[in-house]
Amino acid sequence: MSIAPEKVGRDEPHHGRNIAIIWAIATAIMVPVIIWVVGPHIPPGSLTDDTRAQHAVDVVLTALSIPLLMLVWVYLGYAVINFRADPASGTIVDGPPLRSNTRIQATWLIVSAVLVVGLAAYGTVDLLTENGAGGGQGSNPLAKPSDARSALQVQVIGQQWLWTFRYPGYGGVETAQLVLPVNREIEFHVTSLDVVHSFWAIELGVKADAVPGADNIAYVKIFRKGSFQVRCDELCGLWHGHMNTTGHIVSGSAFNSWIHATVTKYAAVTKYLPPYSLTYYPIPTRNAT
Ligand SMILES: [Cu+2]
Repeated sequence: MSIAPEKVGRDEPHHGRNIAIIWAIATAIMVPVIIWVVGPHIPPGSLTDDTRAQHAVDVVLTALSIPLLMLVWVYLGYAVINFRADPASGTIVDGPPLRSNTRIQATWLIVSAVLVVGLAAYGTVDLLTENGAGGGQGSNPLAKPSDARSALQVQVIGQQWLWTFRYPGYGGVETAQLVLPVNREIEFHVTSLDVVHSFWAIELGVKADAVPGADNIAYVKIFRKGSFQVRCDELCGLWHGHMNTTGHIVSGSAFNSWIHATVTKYAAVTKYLPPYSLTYYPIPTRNAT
């Protein structure tokens, strides 16, 4: 269908109504599709409480973006089909100039304000509840999980170019293997011995900077047994790309056997380690004097 150019504009108010109707139908179809069909496949999955919370935020933000995306697509498609120059007349004529539209401007301002303020409230509530508990931002998390008192403490130590892990509840034993029990709150204490690294346990949804002199706390609870990747996510020198390992999630009893075997295996060297501490300051071996 083509419309004579001189009719486009304020003489054709039904265009706005048509666009609104098509937009409403497209949005009503696509929002449920995003939430219930696409949503379950949006990363990062449901392995831990952290990834579930991140997944929920991803679905909410994606669903909220759909009305705006539909408005752009519907308007584009509608304009391409309806607002063409009339090929019969052989000339292109502009429609009347649009100065402003108070109703559209007011609607736009109100919708934007409600979206921004609503998302700010949503994010703030998330930060102050269990979902925001200890994301690795420092030593005093804004919120703690309800079972933080019984959490298994695991210290993550970054150094060029290796991750090691100390278990303070088991004599501060240090190992290059990361083994965690399923269904138990884990309290990571992330620090570094040299430069800035970043502890990224990908499938756990945990990422915390490893900074010398800092103790960054990150909580996570894992719901299934399996394995996960650990990488350094902060360029930290020549072999940064090799600073990765695989972590293992095992049953509570398997964890107990492993940790006790590890304590026994490393007993001879554990006594030479510095005492367990939240941070470590290596002594310089030489200076510039
Ligand atoms: Cu690193």
